[in-house]
Amino acid sequence: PLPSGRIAYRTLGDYERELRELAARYPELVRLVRLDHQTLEGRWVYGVEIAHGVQMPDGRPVFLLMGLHHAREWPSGEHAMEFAYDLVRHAYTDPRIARLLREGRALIVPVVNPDGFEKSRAAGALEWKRKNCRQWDGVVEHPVAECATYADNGLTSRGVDVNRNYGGFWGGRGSSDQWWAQDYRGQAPFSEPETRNVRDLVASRQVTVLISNHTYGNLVLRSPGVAGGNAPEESLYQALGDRMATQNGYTSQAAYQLYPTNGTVEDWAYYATGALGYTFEINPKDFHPDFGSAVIDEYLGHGVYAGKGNREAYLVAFETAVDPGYHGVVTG
Ligand code: 0X9
Ligand code: ZN
Repeated sequence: PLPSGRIAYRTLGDYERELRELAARYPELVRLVRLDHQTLEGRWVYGVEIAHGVQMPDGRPVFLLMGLHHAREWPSGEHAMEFAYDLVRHAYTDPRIARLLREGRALIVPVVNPDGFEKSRAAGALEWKRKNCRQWDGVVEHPVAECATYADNGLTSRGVDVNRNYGGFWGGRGSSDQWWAQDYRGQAPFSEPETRNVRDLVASRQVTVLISNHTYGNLVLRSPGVAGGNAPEESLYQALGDRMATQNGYTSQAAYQLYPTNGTVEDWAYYATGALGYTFEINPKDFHPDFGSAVIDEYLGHGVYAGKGNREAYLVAFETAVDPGYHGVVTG
């Protein structure tokens, strides 16, 4: 079973309640974090910080795990949330996890785009919504209330793609300047509360490794998002991607090999802060298939990866976040 015991996709209410409960129940270990900027519909975005002595002010290195930049990609939030339960459950009993929580901190933000997720999770007309609730139509900004009814698919899709709005190489080939496009980048870098939230959270901590969960494709993606002369020189970046892929069975590659992108969280993180940023694409072929395969099997590992899965990939990421040399990679 999963660390939480869940057998069905969470709602937005489930996420918020569980984050609060974890923090209330384990104050030595879990701190509720409210990000700085309210969404367009007026929601706060929440996460948890997990560490031994979590309330202590210090500069321990941080592993940041995020889900649900894209509304319809439900497993992406589930895997982040399950990792939070996993860390809490084993914080005192598993020496590997106990050490990580002494030497570093985990920051987990399962729902980066709550406005969009809430629409998709209702599984009605907006089930396949991807973007946020920005109601710009190229001429005027409509009332945000229209987000609940205005379709976000096809050629009249309002909203900004939260994973094209970061400042890293924002603009140009790899995103759209058309308001209706699925990869619409918004009117300026960090124009959206969702990306400002992540930017300011990272600026407030010592984030060394981050993973942004998506669906789908069974991929571990790293910068750069466009082909060219800006490929990272540092071998640790590729080595950690490859090492995580040996745990979850995904394919490790540079993001541009999928298709060109810019303004993604990993491009911003890597080039602006130096943090090793990755996109995980969970599940072989669906945005949110039946819970069993995409969440239970892929989190815990299955088939020849039984006992591995994203659980083990995240632990390897956390170990590298705490100590870049932990897995013996020689850089340079
Ligand atoms: O397009 C995206 O934002 C991600 N794929 S998804 O199908 N979940 O929308 C991929 C982003 C990967 N990052 C780069 N290609 N840089
Ligand atoms: Zn996505």
